[in-house]
Amino acid sequence: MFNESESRRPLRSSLPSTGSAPTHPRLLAWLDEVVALCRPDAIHYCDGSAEEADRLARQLIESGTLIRLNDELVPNSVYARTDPDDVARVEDQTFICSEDERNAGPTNNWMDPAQMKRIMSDLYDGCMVGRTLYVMPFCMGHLDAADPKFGVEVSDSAYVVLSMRIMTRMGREVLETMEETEADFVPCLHSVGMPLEPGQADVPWPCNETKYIVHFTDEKMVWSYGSGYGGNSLLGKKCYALRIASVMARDEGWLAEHMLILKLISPEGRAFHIAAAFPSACGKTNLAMLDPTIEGWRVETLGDDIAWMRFGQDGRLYATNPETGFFGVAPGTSFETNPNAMTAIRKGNSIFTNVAMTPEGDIWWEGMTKDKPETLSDWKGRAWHGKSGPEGGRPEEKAAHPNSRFCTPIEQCTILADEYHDPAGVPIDAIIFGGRRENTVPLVTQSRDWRHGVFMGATCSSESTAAAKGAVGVLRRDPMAMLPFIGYHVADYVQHWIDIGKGAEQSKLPKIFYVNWFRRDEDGRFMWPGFGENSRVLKWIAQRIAGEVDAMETPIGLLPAEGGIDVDGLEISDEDLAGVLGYQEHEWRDEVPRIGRWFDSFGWRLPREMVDELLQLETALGRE
Ligand code: SAT
Ligand code: MN
Repeated sequence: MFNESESRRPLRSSLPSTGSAPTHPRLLAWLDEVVALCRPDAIHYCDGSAEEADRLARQLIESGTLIRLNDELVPNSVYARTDPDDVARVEDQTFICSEDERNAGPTNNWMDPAQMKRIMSDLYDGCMVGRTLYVMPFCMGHLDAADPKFGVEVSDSAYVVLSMRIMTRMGREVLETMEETEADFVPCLHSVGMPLEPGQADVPWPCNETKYIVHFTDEKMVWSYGSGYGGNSLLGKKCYALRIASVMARDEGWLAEHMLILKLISPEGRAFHIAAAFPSACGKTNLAMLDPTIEGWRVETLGDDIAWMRFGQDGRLYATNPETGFFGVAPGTSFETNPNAMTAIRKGNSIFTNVAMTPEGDIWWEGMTKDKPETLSDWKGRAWHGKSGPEGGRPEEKAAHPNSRFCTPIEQCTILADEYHDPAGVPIDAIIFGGRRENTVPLVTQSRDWRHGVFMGATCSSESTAAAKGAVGVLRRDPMAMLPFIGYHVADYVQHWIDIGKGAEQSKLPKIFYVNWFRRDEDGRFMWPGFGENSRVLKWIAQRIAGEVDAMETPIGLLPAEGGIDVDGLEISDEDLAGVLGYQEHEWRDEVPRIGRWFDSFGWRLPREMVDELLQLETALGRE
C-alpha cells in the first residue's frame, strides 16, 4: 500500500499493545502497513465486550470527549459534543476512486486511485502520533449469513469504537469466524487527523479541517480522514454497507439500499414486509417504528436505514438489515411522534451526539417536549436560561444541532420483529420511494409495473436537510434516496435496478409505490398530518398488494380511488384530502423537463427504458 520504508517507521510488533492480536495473514500485513504509516503510540485489538466499552467510555469521560448522563434517566449512556465544524457527512469531500473514471460520476466525486493514495498517504503520515490505534473486526449482517460481509476498521478514535460496537457486530467472535473460515474483509482506515506531540493536551473533539471520505471500489477499501462524525467515521455504515456494498451488489446480482424495513400486520394477522427509501432526515426512523392510528393494525421494525435485498430460492426478494443499531436524528423525536424510539432510547446504553443536556444530566432536543426546560447546556456547551437563547448567542438558535443523533442498540426496540434475527431476512411485498416535496408529488402513487417503479425511484426528488453539509431546503434529485451513497455510475445503478426486475418472475416482484408526506398548501401549511397517520397509507398499500382496493389509472401512475384511503377518525378537510391525494397536471408538465435535465446528466449510458418512461409520461399528460 505504501512504498516508503524509513527507519523511524515503527514496527507493529514493537508497539505496546492490549487485547489479543489476530493471526489472519492479510489483516496482519495490512496492520503492519498502517502502523508504519500512521505511527500510533499503542495498539488495541478490540474484543467488542461490555468491559472494553466501559473502560473506553471512562477514558473518554476523563479526557473530556464524553459526559456521563444521569443513570436514572438514561442508564449507561454518554453524551458527546463535536467540533462545530464536524456535524454531518461531507459530500463534497466524499470520493469514489474507481480505476476507470467511467465507473463513477456524475453523482460522485472521482479521482484517480493512485493520485488519491498519494494525497492521503501524506495526510496519514504520522497522523496517529500520540494516539492509540484501535482494531475493530466487524461483520455487516449476520455472522452466520450464507455470505457474511466482513470488514476491519482501524481508527484512532475510541468514540468510533463505542459507536461501531452499537451499530455493527464487532469484536472477538467476528475475528474468530474470519480466521476460521479464512474470510477476506474490507479494510477501513480511519483517522481523526490530529496527532499529538509529546506533552500536547488533547481537545474534546479532535478532527481536521481537511477531510476525505474515500472509497476504492475496485480494491474494496475505505480511507477516511479528518472527521469523527458518524457517517464519515463509522465506516461499516454508509461507506461499506452502501457505497462499497452497492458495487458488490451490482456484480453479484443483489441490491444494497438506503431503506428501512418494516413488518405491517393487519387486524386479521396477515403480515406485509415493506422496504422504504427516503433521503437522510426525512423520517425513515419514524416510519420504521410507526405506531398506527388505525384500529387493529401494527408495525414491527426490522431496520431504519439500510436494507440488503437478494432473491431467495422461491424467487422472491428478501431483505436483511446489516446493522445492529439506530443512528437516528434526535430533534423532533418525542413520545408523541415516535414513542417506540423514545422507549428504546430511554433504556439507555446509548451515545448521544450534539443534543442538549439538562442540569440533571438528561438529554433534550427541540421537539422532545412542548416546553423547553428552563436551563440547558446546548450542543456547543453554552448555558441557556429560559427563552433567551444561549449566552452570547441569538434567541432563535437551536439547543440541539438539527443533525444531532442518538446511537442506540436495535434490540432495545420493543417492537423489533423476530425475523430481524433470521439471516435469510424477510420477503419484501412492497418497496416505497419517498421524498420531501412541498408540491407536485401526491401522498401515494403506485407504479404500473417494475419498470415504472424504477422510473419513480430514479426521478425521486427531495428538498435537502441538515444531514449533509450545505444549504437546507434546496430541491435535488435523489435516486432511490441513494444520491450520496451510490458507489458507481448512476446510469449503471438505474440499469441494475431495471435488470433485477427483468431477471425475475414478475408476479413475485415487490410492488413499487411513491409517497410524499410533506405536501403543503399555498400558506405553507402541511396538508397531511404524517407520523402515525401514515399508517393509513400503509393500509392502502397492503390492500393493493392483497388486491382488495381499486386504484385509478392516471398519467403519473395509480392513485387511490375515491374513498380508497381510510380516513375514519382523522380530522382532515375535504379540501386538504383532495389536495394531498390528487395531482396537478400543470405541475407535472413543469416536472417533465426537470426530469429530462436530470436524465441528461446521466450521459449516453442513460437506460433506454427511462427515456421511454419519460416520453410515456409526457404523452399521457398531453398539451394544455
Ligand atoms: O450520518 S449518517 O450518514 O450516518 C446518517 C445519515 O445521514 O443518513
Ligand atoms: Mn441514512
